[in-house]
Amino acid sequence: MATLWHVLGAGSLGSLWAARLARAGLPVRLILRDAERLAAYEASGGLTLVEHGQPQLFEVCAQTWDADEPIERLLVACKAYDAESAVSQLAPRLQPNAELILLQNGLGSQDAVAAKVPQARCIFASSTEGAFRDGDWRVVFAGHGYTWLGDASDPTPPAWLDELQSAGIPHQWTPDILTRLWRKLALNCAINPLTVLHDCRNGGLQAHNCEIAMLCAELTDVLNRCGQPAAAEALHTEVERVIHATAANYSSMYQDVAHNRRTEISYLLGHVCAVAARHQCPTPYLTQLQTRLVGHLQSRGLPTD
Ligand code: NAD
Ligand code: KPL
Repeated sequence: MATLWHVLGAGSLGSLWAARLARAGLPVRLILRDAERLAAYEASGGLTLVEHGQPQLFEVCAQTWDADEPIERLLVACKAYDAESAVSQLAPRLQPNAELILLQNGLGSQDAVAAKVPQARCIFASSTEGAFRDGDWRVVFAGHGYTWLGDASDPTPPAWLDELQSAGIPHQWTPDILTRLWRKLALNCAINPLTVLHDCRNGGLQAHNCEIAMLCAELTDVLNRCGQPAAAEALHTEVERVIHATAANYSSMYQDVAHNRRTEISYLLGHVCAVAARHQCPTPYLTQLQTRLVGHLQSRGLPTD
């Protein structure tokens, strides 16, 4: 029998993955927070995926964290700040050969999760796909992209990559997943906080070239100092390219703040500042950016971690 895909978190990305896996006929179980959420989900009849404006319902089975079904393969699709505690709750259900796929943006949460479940293989992911919820148990597939997957401690690809293929989930296995995650983290640090502080779309940062240049110089130093030279290569040029290519978009952090949602700041700018301090790499501009962002979040009554 095919291995079950347990999907932790029925948010945007979790629902997008669960719906596509289910559409391919693969066995999927959603793991929801509690009995109340489970009852609400069951009353709704399933997950709805909206693609090209067309909604399609998938009757994916769901359960709570304390179900007794063993877990061999777990897609962790919650926010970075929830990942460690959510996986700890599930640890007793993990089989000795369990594999976890960690979809969290930024860095820091992956190592925290891996430390909680040393018996499991943790595969890190970095995704450029885009999805958002336009209602409970409904997800809109907003941006086609790619998911890179890798395991920094073991280059052997997992056997289930062909299941992603059959589910139409564009992906690539890479031994350089840390380079990918660091590169995306650096892009997010150069772009996202400034869009919040200047209250603008990504393209609005074209009027703030000096700030971007100073941030990129410091980010390049940190990446080189912490052993990620490939992620540092031509960073400024890449940041300018992304700002231009996504000029009409609001960054993910901008959208979180605009919707009064907690941000993943600790796993983005916070992580970079912490690593820089550990390597005694001076980052006055990044540190000042962090202070300004924390002040802004505080003024809106949002968590600063
Ligand atoms: P989301 O907030 O839409 O979904 C997270 C879900 O996890 C929520 O439904 C939440 O209730 C659930 N959850 C949290 N703790 C749980 C627990 N203990 N048990 C069960 N469920 C729990 O978040 P998202 O947008 O899907 O993002 C997930 C991660 O993927 C983030 O790190 C994000 O930065 C990254 N990401 C998202 C996108 C996107 O387009 N949405 C794209 C790339 C990367
Ligand atoms: O990934 C992004 C985000 O908004 O989180 C981009 C578009 C790269 C901006 O940092």
